Amino acid sequence: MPVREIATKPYPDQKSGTAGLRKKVAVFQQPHYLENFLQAIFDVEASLKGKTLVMGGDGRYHNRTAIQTAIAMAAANGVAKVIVGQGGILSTPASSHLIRQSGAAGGFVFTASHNPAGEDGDFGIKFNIYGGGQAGEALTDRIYEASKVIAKYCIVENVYVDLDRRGVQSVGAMEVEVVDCVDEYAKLMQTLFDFDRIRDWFRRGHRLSFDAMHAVTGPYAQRIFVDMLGAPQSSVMNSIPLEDFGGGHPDPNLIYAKPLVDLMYSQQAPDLGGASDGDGDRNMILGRGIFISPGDSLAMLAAHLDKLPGYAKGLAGVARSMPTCRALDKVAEGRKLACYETPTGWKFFANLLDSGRITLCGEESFGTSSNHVREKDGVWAVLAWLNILATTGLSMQQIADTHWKQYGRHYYARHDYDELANDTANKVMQNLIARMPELVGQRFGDWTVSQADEFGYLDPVDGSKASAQGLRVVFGDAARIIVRLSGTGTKGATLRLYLERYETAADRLGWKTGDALAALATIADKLVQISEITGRKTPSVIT
Ligand code: VG1
Ligand code: CO
Repeated sequence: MPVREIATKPYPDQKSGTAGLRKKVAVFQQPHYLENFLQAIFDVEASLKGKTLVMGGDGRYHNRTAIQTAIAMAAANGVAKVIVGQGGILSTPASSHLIRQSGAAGGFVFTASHNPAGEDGDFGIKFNIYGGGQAGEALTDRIYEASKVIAKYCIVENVYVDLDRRGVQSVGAMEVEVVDCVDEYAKLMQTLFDFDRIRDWFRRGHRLSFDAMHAVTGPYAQRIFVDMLGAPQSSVMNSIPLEDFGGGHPDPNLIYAKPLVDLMYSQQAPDLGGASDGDGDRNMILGRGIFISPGDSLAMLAAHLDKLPGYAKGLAGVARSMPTCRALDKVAEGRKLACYETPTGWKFFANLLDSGRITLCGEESFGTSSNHVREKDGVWAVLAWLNILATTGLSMQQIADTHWKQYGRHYYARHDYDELANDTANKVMQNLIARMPELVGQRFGDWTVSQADEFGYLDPVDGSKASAQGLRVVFGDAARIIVRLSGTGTKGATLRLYLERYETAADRLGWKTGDALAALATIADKLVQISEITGRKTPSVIT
């Protein structure tokens, strides 16, 4: 098949954010837009030549079109083999696993994660490298530089691969293998968790409700929870992946997964509630009448994971992103585990995982995972919780109460201010940066500032540095206020304000989160002056 070289002009905006390149669908539909970005990857990452590449996506609008283009370009750029999920479907963690398992040189995950989809929605691509982790900062910078000077791309024309037919097809000399999207992932889960025990737990009448939010985890949840573990069919809600995710916002939090939340606080509540996002890497966890914040879930998993077969040897260490609450640190302290603090974005965990320094890691944005893959993993988190419930025989409420009694409780919330003008958002950051030097030692309400700085990270494995990773005002162990700009939005700027408060006294462990954080929110108003600078009275979303 003839390879064609097509002349093209660069687009100036192909800089990857927190997790890949994410833009409106209309942006990706511009002539040569996707082709330019993919060619920049092929040009920079020459190691893909002669190797295997994994491809799949979360099934959103434009997924199949993008995959056909990527296959045609892979063939033209000398890739030996493409492994693609049937129907173009692969969750982000399943892609990571397939890359690792097949020894592929990398993978393209077509997703804009939790961002809404459809013709007017968002599209995106994450480029993962050998080992299954997301391309790091240095590599994405090089791809960006290449995209700015691109003049031509290579493609095999008139390629059409039947994505629905499992088995091997060929595009010129390149092999394309269409695989079931769940098979290998489900096998991996069986090596980590005690399926017999969980099956027995269901048999004894315990219940799960999992909301796939019409996104990619539907087939995974159906196969694993229902077919393999024997949960009733009604355990999985919204299990059919739709191109527009049913018009919803596939972000598993208290706002966007409200039907599940309402169920968990009702008379009919099952023992465990879980939800995942567009590409299957996030998770929300609830018990009957109780929401487990992502930071708490991470800390509680750290405390219980060694009871599960895949982790019986214990944890090597743990890590969390900087804005994630410090509940994990308390468990690490108690269990004498190394605990790392990284910038926001899963790519920063990869070196820690690869070098065997950590087993478990997580983020406040409903992301948790272990060293089984190099992405966060929503279904994994639900399975871990199922296994913990089945093994301990406790309820979520009992686990949480016992945990807080032993380690204290971190009340936590994130306030997002969406679609701000870039200048306005930057003004908020600059204003706080300017005030930081005078803050240390100042008293606000019950708390005194112990530290105020801009977070930077020195990777302990390869010595690389990341600067400007968010502003933090720390009040010792008692509280933190953090502000940073999002790197995943597609419209204007999103400002995130994170509030954390720590309490240990027995009579302070049962507060409502909103009440517990009210005083801190008032302090944040004064300190960060978001309302004054942006004119916004309230956040767009509180999670
Ligand atoms: C957000 C979250 C971050 C997460 C990232 C990707 O980034 O805060 O914790 O890793 O999304 O998640 P930001 O820069 O908008 O705050 V996903 O589910 O896109 O892979
Ligand atoms: Co996601």
